[in-house]
Amino acid sequence: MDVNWFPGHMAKTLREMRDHIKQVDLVVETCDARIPESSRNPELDRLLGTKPRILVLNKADLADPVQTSRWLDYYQKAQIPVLACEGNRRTSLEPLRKLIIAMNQHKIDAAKAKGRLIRPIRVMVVGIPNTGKSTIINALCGKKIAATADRPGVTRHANWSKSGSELELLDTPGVLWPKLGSPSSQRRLAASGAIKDDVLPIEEIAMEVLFDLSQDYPQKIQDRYKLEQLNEEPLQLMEAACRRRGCLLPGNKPDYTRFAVLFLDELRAGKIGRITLERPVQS
Ligand SMILES: Nc1nc2c(ncn2[C@@H]2O[C@H](COP(=O)(O)OP(=O)(O)O)[C@@H](O)[C@H]2O)c(=O)[nH]1
Ligand SMILES: [Mg+2]
Repeated sequence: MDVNWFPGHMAKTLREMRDHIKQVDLVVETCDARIPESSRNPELDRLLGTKPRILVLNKADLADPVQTSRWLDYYQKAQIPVLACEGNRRTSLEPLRKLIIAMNQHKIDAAKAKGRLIRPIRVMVVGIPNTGKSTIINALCGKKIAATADRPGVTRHANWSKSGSELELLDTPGVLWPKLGSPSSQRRLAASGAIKDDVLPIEEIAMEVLFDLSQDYPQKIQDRYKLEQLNEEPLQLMEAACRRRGCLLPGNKPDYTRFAVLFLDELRAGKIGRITLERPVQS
């Protein structure tokens, strides 16, 4: 894949985040629970330094619950405060609100002890595009303040929102990094919807991801695409699924582009079932 996923506005966002970091008490980093590692921006470590951080495995409703609990263990062992959430379900964010407050309790107590007014805790929400930053902020604030959409690049500017009297949340545009990980990690990122489709070879992504899923979740793929057996060869597997779905060109040729669009839509909407595309490496 040879695409430009680091447009100029992302570099600008990184610079703006560097300015905001001094004003915030804590950072919430969102990633996609279906691809926790591939959806974390390694540049953030350098940018955020020692600022307290909570990692949110969002879209947990779309991920395989067995793998989500393994990922939670993995990050807990690495001493990273972590939670699994569903950004669009408010009650699932209550543990996040509580953890944000708990991690700042010492500041609240210090203000109380000095008889000072307790100011809201300032939280910057960061993460790659389409991981649910704006959705989480809206749910925590109980109203639709930040624009959301199932495509990257919707939040263009950093915006502050208030959640009760306790929290102030800063929404930021999603940022990728110039050198994404391995080719398979890039495909998983693309499949999750973090990169605009119009710059991607979607047929190749669909083929590889369909193949990976046929290995990890064979029954789900057989059921969804009504396949009696799963071909061991990625292109033949996709062709079979393509034909079952009636994605055909004149002359009965498979229409891979149409199938890729359909497959990626279904995957992103969770229609294939709850799946996780990467496993934590056991230590
Ligand atoms: N299924 C599911 N969809 C979610 C969740 N959180 C966000 N979304 C959807 O993911 C898409 C991207 O969300 P958005 O908040 O715009 O992401 P942002 O780019 O990180 O701000 C939207 O269509 C949301 O409705 C979640 O926990 N589960
Ligand atoms: Mg957004």
